[in-house]
Amino acid sequence: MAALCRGRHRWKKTDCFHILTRALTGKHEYDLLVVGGGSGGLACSKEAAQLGQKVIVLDYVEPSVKGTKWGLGGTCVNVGCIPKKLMHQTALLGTAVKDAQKYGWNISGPVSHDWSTMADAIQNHVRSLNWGHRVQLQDKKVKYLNMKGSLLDEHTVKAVTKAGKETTLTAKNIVLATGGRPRYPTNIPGAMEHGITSDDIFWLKKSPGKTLVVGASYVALESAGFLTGLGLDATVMVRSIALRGFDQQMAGLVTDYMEAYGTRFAWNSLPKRVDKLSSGALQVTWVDTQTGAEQKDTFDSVLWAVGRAPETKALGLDKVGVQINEQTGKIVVREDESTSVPNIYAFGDIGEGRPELTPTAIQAGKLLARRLAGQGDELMNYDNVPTTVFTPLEYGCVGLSEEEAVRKFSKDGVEVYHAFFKPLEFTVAERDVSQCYLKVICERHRDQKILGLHFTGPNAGEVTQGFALGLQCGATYSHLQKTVGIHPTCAEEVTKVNITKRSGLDATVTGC
Ligand code: FAD
Ligand code: NA7
Repeated sequence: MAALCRGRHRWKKTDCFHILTRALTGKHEYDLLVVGGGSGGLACSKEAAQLGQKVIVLDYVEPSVKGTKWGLGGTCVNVGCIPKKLMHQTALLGTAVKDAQKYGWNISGPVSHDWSTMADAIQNHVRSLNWGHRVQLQDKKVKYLNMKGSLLDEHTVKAVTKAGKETTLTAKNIVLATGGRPRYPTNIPGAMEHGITSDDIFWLKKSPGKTLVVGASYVALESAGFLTGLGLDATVMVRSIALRGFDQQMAGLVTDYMEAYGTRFAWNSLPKRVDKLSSGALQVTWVDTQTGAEQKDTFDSVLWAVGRAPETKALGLDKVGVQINEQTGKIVVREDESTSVPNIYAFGDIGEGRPELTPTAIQAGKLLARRLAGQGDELMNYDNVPTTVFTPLEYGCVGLSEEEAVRKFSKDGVEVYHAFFKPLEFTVAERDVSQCYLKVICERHRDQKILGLHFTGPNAGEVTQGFALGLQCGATYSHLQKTVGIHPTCAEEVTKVNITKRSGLDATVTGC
């Protein structure tokens, strides 16, 4: 240990003192030290404290490239799920106002939307959540420091304040839950200088105006969807396919609906450069990957939604030998969230192969806390995790996509029940129902166990959540048939589905 203090790490004397003291006495200041106060880290630290552990959590937010900052709670609360869902809700209300007139509401004068009113309200709500998290930590006796943590050894973390003041902390176990941040493309001139990311969009004081959203995964589509819903001119630039990793038939329905809803799509397009014109507008040059032709257009904002990078670089992982996947930068974790170094655990968005979702981070964090406190041995089950894409037509799913099911069980081994249905609320409003669809993917042989369930329609998250329980319990098609629907709902259409894709029969639901 003394040799380590003299060696290549060049640790400060105080760090060495803590490490040596702990090595000699075998005592740690804390039972658990959590680096990262986001969805996972907060859940883990609160659960551990409730089980009687002495816990400390460090959370520190580096401002975005554009200088956007936020408080305690991590991505979901500040720059993810929460402001996103509220902006989606804002957009849904805009559609509802249009529907309302068909239902007899007299809405006099043109309806318009004010970005700053929405932004203020959402930002205030987020701040209230930041405060709520602080209070909860205090109530549960979790020590919280607004400091950036990095590893010194398997029991020791260096914590640094914004002003550069350093402290060394020791704990029996260290949990890393530092999440991720949006990436910028590296090879596109002007991308970083002139573009924003999801770390900024929810904190803008002024409307982003005509916006180009680059990327086609769910962050991109959701953002373009709510921007369109707010009445803005929004274009999605897609270099390959939309919603990679999701069922591709469903992805097609989502983007078809968005196109009909007013979102523009630049398919097969690769951005090349972004230039700021003297007018202040951003001129984007891109290449059509099929024809090779170069195209240009001007936008008020360019939003990069080209993926996220795990926050692992500043953690000092190499110093202590925590193994990462060199390609993704994520930490290699076992099923119990342990890393290659004893006493160091990692989960949530920085865990290799883990879903990048809040509920999985929360659940995994709680279970880890229980195991570390010696009060349980249950592992996180990452199978059949439901999720929803909050695009103008929402898409909820749980279990396997049709492609995955066919890959796993062969085309012959899979039965797909499907239906195009008509949400009752769309009828009077005369809204297009072409993309309201559901499919239930089952094993074809044996008892027709349900492998996957997919739904595009209103309230897809609410619909999918309940059926996720069924999949956890190993539901079969026969269980679904025995389930009585709630009338009149869209969810009941799932219980009524009876046309197989194999039959080739028309899957359009008729009657009520
Ligand atoms: P995070 O919540 O990211 O928390 C990590 C925290 O650690 C952050 O506060 C970070 O600043 C801090 N930190 C980083 N490094 C250090 C350090 N060295 N020291 C101290 N602190 C540090 N998921 C859903 O389930 N539903 C959704 O609808 C949804 N929508 C999303 C929309 C967007 C736009 C985005 C970007 C994500 C969305 N997600 C959604 C994903 C969800 O937000 C993440 O999966 C979740 O927040 C991950 O939790 P985490 O605990 O792993 O990390
Ligand atoms: P994802 O899911 O990693 O998707 C990134 C998207 O951006 C995807 O459509 C990519 O296309 C596209 N992409 C990546 N690089 C480029 C460049 N250089 N130019 C154009 N398009 C590009 O990222 P998200 O941010 O949407 O979501 C990440 C996670 O955050 C997600 O799992 C959620 O849980 C929360 P590709 O398909 O690779 O051709």
